Amino acid sequence: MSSSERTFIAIKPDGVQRGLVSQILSRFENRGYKLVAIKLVNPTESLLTQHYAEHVGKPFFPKVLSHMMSGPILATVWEGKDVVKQGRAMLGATNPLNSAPGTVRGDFGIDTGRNVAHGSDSVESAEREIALWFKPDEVVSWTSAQATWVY
Ligand code: RTP
Ligand code: MG
Repeated sequence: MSSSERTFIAIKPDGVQRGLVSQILSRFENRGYKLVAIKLVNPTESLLTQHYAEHVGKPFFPKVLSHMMSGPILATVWEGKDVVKQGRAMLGATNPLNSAPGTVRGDFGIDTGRNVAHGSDSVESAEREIALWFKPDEVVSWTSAQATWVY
């Protein structure tokens, strides 16, 4: 398990517009994950079609597209041990009604179509998504001045 593993976490337009950005970022910081990229994006249809390529053609895809284009998205990359799997666990299930309290979707969401945040579902997806949303020089490697064992 690599401590340099990275995941792509995006706060969707509903999360941004409801003012949940700082609370969601805090959860990842508090857990001990390292923020290595962050920016606000108005995504194009082309970017979203590539991002959700596995869902193109599914009945819910047009709704996903219009929701994801309804306002800015906060795109972030987080680094740390097992961050892909842990990030998904911290977000909760796709349907917020199936998400446990304590998860982002379980605490802040009700509808699948307004489930607040996205998280990469595998290390391979994370690499693909990070390259899609960020230029290489927008992802910043850094070392904490604290001892490496302090989270
Ligand atoms: P995400 O990719 O956004 O992190 O969500 P996920 O992995 O939990 O779920 P995924 O299957 O990848 O679906 C992507 C997004 O599409 C919307 N969706 N709607 N049946 C439906 O109406 C339906 N299924 C999926 C959700 O917004 C979901 O997050
Ligand atoms: Mg997904």
